Amino acid sequence: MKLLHTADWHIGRSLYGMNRERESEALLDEIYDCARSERVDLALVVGDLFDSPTPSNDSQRLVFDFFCRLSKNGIRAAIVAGNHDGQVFVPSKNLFGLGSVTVFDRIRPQGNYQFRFQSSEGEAVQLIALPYPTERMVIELSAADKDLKGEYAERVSSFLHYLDQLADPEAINLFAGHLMVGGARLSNTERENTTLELYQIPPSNLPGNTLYNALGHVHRHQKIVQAPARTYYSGSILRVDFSECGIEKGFYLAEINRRGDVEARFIPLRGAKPLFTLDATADEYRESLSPYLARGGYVKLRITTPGAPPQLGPQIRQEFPFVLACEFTRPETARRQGVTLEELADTGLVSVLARYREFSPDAPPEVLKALGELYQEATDAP
Ligand SMILES: [Mn+2]
Repeated sequence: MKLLHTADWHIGRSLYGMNRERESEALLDEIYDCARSERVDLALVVGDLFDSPTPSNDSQRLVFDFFCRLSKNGIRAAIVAGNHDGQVFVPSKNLFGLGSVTVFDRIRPQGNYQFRFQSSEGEAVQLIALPYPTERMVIELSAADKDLKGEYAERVSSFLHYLDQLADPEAINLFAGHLMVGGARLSNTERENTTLELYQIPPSNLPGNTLYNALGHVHRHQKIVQAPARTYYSGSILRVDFSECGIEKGFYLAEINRRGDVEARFIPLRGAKPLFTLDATADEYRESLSPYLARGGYVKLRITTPGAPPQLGPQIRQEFPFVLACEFTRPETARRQGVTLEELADTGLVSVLARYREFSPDAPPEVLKALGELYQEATDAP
């Protein structure tokens, strides 16, 4: 069978006020084209399709049109709700079902977490899906199921174990979950309170009776190696923020057979706008920006200047509309920010304290004492 695995579309997200719907539309077109030309058996979207639980009409149109096009072409799809989606798919679930789209909108006691179908090759396939388990839903679930005990991660792990038992030995079993898995490398654009250690599910607790675990939530695409079955985060489809400069965006295309062979390929999205963070001075920002005129991306400009003229930011942004943000730093601050821990370690405690006093002349003695202790702890100095 052929599986297309994507997640974290975040439709409706803007970047420094820049609306990214046109970019998103181009990305969904690329995904749709691939689903059609590769004749996939299932297009799986593992959560955070929308950025907001109350998406705009334009955002809804983009997402709903995508699934309409798949349905019209007889391409099967499944949606698993993420933490950003909130309850947005609860009312539309039955409507989606009129097409060829199965929605897993939320977890609930006695909920349905399975979807079975036959691939074009005639293989039996079963998808087991876990929408983002919010703390409130997990408590609700625990009230109905006495086996779910302990902290959040333990309860979700027990539930994952239950889901793994639903695997059908006669079928190709797939798992899809919107989850924070421990050890995954973040891109720092995930909602912070959902990536805390408290919410991290140990990768070894993911389903193991499956052949492919499709994850959503973490925005950096990656393979989770410590999991008991082949496991991937497909990552977000666009670069959500400048912290994702240089991270490749795309989705996975996997071929899976009954013998257990899994061949997964990462397909880069050409329409994902590149993001750049550039350093320049107030006099030569034009020279710094001109090579980026034709690159079709967005730029955050960091300008080092002793005093920023109040109009400089708006002026640059008007001249170069692809510059979304200008940050101004004084040369002294730029130098100060440039100090690394290794450099500090070489300078010795006395000069570290001197530098700190220069930065904060009125520092009380307790702060200096604490800084000294911290320095010793960090550098192992005697
Ligand atoms: Mn998420």
